[in-house]
Amino acid sequence: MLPPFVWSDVCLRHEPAAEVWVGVRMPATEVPARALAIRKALVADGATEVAPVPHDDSALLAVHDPALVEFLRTAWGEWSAASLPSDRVVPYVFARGELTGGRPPALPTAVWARPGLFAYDTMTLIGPGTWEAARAAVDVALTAADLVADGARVAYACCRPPGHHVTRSLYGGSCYLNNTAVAAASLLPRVGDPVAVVDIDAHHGNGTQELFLGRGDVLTASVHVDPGAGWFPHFLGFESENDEANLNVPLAPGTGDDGWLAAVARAAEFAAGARALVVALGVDAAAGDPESPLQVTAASYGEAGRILGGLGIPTVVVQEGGYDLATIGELVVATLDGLCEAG
Ligand code: SP5
Ligand code: ZN
Repeated sequence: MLPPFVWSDVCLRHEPAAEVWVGVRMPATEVPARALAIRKALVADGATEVAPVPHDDSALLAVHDPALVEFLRTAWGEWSAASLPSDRVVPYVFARGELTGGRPPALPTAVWARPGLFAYDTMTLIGPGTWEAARAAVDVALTAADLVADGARVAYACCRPPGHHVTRSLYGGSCYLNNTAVAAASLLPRVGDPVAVVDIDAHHGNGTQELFLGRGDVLTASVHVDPGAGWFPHFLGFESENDEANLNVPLAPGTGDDGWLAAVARAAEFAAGARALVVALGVDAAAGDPESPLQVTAASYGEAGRILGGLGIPTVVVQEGGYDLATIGELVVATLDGLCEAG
């Protein structure tokens, strides 16, 4: 059995075209075809599609700096009007805190300098439909959260671009707005605290971790490839960041089903007793995914679903990464099937 899934065609409008890595422009991996492949697999298995309900910016601004939201809303329009040599918004100079002695940096008059106030990498490009798609993804996640707040046991937000790498005021990692964090924050007043986020994307959910750090009302757990072994987001995701409200389980490159499922079980245990669960569902830990060295099978994604579903907590599933177009649909379906089975 599959949960209802929330879908918006507007999420397809973001076409990053490329990612700049080590100074080189390469083909993007976070493409619209990802979402279409997932939807195709869901429909083939008889899942019910739900249209997103438009939400105002209040839930979004509970999580993000208004200046980041305003930048993302206007970045493409300003960039395209400036006749620059790049067809995508890309940073070239970064407003690192020490540069201004910790004082707030000026808002640059040069349009081409502004991305450096909000971007923390060169891989996350902004084009004509990026804002519309990222904002639609927030509505998709909020609508899935509404379904669960209104009594559904599980609902799935089939959204892109992903969000878990975005902090309060910085975007990166192919993410622009933190859909998972917005969903978790929107649940809080309706279900009470704590709400738990369990992030099983292959990469550390650094944005979500930093957003809720030190609060205690949202527990964050992340299972991911060890950043200390050279993997994105490189600067975070270590065990040393763990406390009562945050659990990182970094895994060695090459980790397969047994090690990964044991880590997922630890994360589930950490979330036990929460009033609601948000699963940040990246399926890029799968063997064959081009963006991670973890070696997880589809059967284990199903088992991860059963483990998390076994908590018996109302659950919102938000799509994060997963880049193997040939298997992304079956991986998501396996996870959602497992989640619903346990209920
Ligand atoms: C949401 C999500 O899964 N974001 C992960 C972004 C991590 N990207 C790191 C890319 C590192 C360099 N990739 C080089 C391969 C060229 N395609
Ligand atoms: Zn990822």
